[in-house]
Amino acid sequence: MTYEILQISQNDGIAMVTISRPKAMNALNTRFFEEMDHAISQFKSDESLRVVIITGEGKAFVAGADIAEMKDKTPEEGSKFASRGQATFSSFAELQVPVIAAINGFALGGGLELAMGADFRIASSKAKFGQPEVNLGLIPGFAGTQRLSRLVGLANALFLLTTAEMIGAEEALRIGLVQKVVEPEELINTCMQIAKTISQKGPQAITKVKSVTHKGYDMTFEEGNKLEAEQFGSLFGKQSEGAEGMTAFLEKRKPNW
Ligand code: CO8
Repeated sequence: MTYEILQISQNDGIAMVTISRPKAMNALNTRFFEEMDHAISQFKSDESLRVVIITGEGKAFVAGADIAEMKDKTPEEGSKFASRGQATFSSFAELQVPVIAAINGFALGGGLELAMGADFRIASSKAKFGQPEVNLGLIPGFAGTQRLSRLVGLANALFLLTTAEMIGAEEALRIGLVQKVVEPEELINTCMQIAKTISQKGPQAITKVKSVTHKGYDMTFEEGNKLEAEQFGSLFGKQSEGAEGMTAFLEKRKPNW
């Protein structure tokens, strides 16, 4: 597939996905979802991949769903588009490697929903966050009502969802919406450093710790513990990644994954 909106580069197992439609503040249209779904399917079969970073070009990360494209949808088309976006953003959690949102600017509406689909978020100090759908007589449709409360708590979520207030990066950090705030010129470098750190860990351990944490979040504590114990065990045994990691530690050398 030839990408018109996404720019993708990959080095040393780190894929950088830049959403590039700056004239429309990188607003999410049907084409975006086709391209992102394709990129994710390619990533899923790439054994050399270790981390995906998603960012936006220009002064927005993503300013939401494309209002111009969305405006004339029927109720059925609106629901279908919402389900489609939800599936795309859920596919980030299903990916075998961590996905980092590098939030360079406005992350509004569907843009914040995209960022919340990532495993964690690093923000430029200039980034702005909000769920302004109610300004348009809408509600979030790409899982914003569900993910925001899980990330920042019910009252913080309802405050943002009902006031449509746009908050800055420090406030986003305070409520736990982002994990780090850095100067704009440091954003990509910081994300690359985090990605490099992750890519030096045991690749199977990273895949499993991500999957067990995500799956366990929607399970009871007991079910989650059961899953953890199973997956913990799967990293043991001859030729296993755990055996290599623990042997390397005892032999005071770097593991050879
Ligand atoms: N959709 C389409 N075009 C957009 C969008 C958008 N979300 N955001 C900005 N643009 C366009 C503007 O129309 C403008 O185009 P043009 O130059 O042709 O007039 C261009 O980008 C630049 O924007 P501005 O001139 O407005 O730039 P400013 O710097 O003055 O303002 C803002 C930047 C604050 C980001 C402002 O553009 C803004 O408020 N944008 C809309 C934000 C918004 O409301 N987002 C939520 C959209 S709804 C949504 O995301 C729901 C998701 C779930 C959908 C479920 C499926 C049905």
